[in-house]
Amino acid sequence: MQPGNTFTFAHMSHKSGFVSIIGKPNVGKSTLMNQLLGEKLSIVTPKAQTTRHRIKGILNTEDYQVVFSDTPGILEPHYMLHNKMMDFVEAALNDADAILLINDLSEAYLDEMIIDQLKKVKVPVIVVINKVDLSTENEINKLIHGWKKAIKPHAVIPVSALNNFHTEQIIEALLEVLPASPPFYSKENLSDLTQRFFVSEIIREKIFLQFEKEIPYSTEIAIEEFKEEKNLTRIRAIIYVERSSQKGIIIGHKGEALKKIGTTARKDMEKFLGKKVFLEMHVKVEEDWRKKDSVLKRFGYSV
Ligand SMILES: Nc1nc2c(ncn2[C@@H]2O[C@H](COP(=O)(O)OP(=O)(O)OP(=O)(O)O)[C@@H](O)[C@H]2O)c(=O)[nH]1
Ligand SMILES: [Mg+2]
Repeated sequence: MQPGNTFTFAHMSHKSGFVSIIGKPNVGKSTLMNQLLGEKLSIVTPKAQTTRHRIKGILNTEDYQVVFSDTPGILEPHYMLHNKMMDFVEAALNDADAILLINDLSEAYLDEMIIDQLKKVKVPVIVVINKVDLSTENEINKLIHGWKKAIKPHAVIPVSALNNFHTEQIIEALLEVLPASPPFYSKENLSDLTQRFFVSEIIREKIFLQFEKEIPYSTEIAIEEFKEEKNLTRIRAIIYVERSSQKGIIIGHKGEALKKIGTTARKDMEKFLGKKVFLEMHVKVEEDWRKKDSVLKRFGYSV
C-alpha cells in the first residue's frame, strides 16, 4: 500500500463534530461539560442563569475531536439580556451535529418549551438525565420512558455530572452519531474563547457565590487590561452594576466584600493561567445595562 493510502484510511476513521449542550437553567450543563473535558472551563454555581454565553470546550484525543458548546439555560426572556442569551442557544442548536439535552428531576413533567425547541432539530438528540444521585430508580425510569416517547432520542443516559458517574457513556453514544471528519481546530486548543473571557467569568462566579437576590444578575465584568509580564499577569477589571446602591453592596463595609471577591478570584485565575496574577478591580454603574441593546453589544452579547 502507498503511504498516501495509509494516511487516507487514518483520516477517514477520525471523527469530529459539534455537540451542543442545552437544557433548562441549573440542570448541570456546565458541570457536565467540565467533567467531559476534564478541565474547569465553564463557571458553575448553585444559582440558575449562571452561564450567559455560548462557551465552546474542545475534547481532543487521537481518534476524535468533539467541540462541545455549553449554553445558557433555556428560559422565558424577561430582559434584553435574556433574549441575547436565547440567541446563543438558538445558534448552538442550528450548527450542531448532535444535541445533548440535559435535564434533572427537579420537575416531574417533560418541559413543553424544550420539546418545542427540539422539534426544530434535525440532528440526533441524546437525552442526559443528570443528578441521579438525588433521585430514585423509579423516578429515573419514568423520565427515561417519558423522553423516549416524546422525542425518540438516539439514547437516554442517566448520569451524575457532579460525581462523574456514567459520563463516559455519553462519549460512547456521541461516537455512534458523529461523522467521520478531520478535526476542526488544532488539537492543542481547549476553547475558541480568550483568556480574558475566562478571567472575567471567574470574577462573575465569585459574585454569584458571594451575593444573593438581584446582585449577581445585575453584574457584568469587563477586562480593561490583560498584560502578560515576565513573572505575572496584570489584570484590571471593571465590575458593572445597574444602580449605585448595588455598588455599595459589592464594595461592602470598608471594602471587605470587594476584597473577598478579589482574593478568591485571583486564586482561581492563577490556577487557570498557571501564573501569578496581579488583580485590580473597580466598580462602576451602567444603569439598566440588561435592557440596553448597545451596552449589551459592547459587553459581547451578540451571536
Ligand atoms: N447533586 C448533584 N448536583 C449537581 C450535579 N450536577 C450539577 N450539580 C449542581 O447543580 C448546580 C448547577 O450546576 P451548573 O453546572 O451551573 O448548571 P447549568 O445547567 O450550567 O446552569 P445555568 O448555567 O444556570 O443554566 C451546581 O450547584 C452543581 O454543583 C449532579 O450530578 N448531582
Ligand atoms: Mg451553566
